[in-house]
Amino acid sequence: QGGCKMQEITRSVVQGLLPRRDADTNKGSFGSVLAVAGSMAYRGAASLCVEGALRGGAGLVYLAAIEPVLQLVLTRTPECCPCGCRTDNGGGIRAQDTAALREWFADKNTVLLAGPGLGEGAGAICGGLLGKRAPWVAAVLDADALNALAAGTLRGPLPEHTILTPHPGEAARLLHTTVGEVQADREQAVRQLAEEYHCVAVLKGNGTLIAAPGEPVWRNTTGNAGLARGGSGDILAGLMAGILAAGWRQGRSALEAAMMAVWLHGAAADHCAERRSMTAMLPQDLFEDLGAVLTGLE
Ligand code: NPW
Ligand code: AMP
Ligand code: MG
Repeated sequence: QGGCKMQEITRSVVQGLLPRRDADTNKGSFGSVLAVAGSMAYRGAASLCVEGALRGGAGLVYLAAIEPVLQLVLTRTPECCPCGCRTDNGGGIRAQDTAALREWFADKNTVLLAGPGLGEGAGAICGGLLGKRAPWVAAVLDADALNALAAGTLRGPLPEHTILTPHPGEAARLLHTTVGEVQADREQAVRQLAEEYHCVAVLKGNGTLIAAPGEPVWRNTTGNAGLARGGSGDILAGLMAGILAAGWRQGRSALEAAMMAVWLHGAAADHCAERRSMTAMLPQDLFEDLGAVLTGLE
């Protein structure tokens, strides 16, 4: 497909894909997300991705994290269901706890969201949660889960329906190249990520690109430089997992969930920049604007 024109993710594409919220539904209709996120150094990332998953429409959102992270997230977001994990000596989640999580989530129709703010223990934690007979219907891997994959501390096989969401720095690590090389040919880089990792690849940045093996590349049309600040990507990862869970029973694919999340995240940022400016807008403000964007689409 080299040389094919890229397809654009537009409002009408997204409107045609959004999971319906029919009257006769309950929280079980919209699936669940297990977020594995946050560490002592990056507590806020867990909060942002959990809220993203809830606002993306998941019926239930669980968070597996160490106690100080859970405390912050529950204070901000009582809708989140905590899975308490003890810390190992390195301050990460213990291996015993990942085994218990796998067992508890068996047959629960759950999307795994792993990586935001997870820190250096990400390889061991994600390794304990993935691999053969993992219970997840799909997975969104971001941030430190991607770094672990790049470093080889997390090895495949990944779940059949996996989305990777690297920014150019993470993409360069995954492809063992430089940010300059990635940015010089973003289309080639995103295709290569999808092929090498057998996944849906989301190469973030101005004009986010999405690829899946054997599919044409999609280019996003929303978003602005107000997103260029810490926390924006943590929200995107959560939103994507939430949309994936909510649309799963309605037959939405990982590729479609990635397209919806990227467009909505950027559209919320454009709405936010109008009322707060690109300079003063914060990632957490996006949730308000996401509501405004979605009311126009539902
Ligand atoms: P530069 O600096 O431009 O040369 P890292 P991180 C590059 C958590 N967070 N275009 C950039 O290159 C995350 O979830 C927690 C080009 C730089 O080299 C992670 O767990 C927060 N280059 C952890 O922190 C808020 C780009 O990538 C490198 C680029 C570390 O994640 C912050 C930086 O990336 C954060 O989300 C672009 N568009 N974007 C919290 N409040 O809890 C990035 N680069 O080293 O992977 O670090 O992304 O900050
Ligand atoms: P992360 O680096 O993981 O926090 O992700 C940053 C998020 O903000 C991604 O969704 C990017 O696509 C988005 N973003 C960052 N910078 C820009 C930019 N200059 N224009 C549009 N979107 C951006
Ligand atoms: Mg990030």
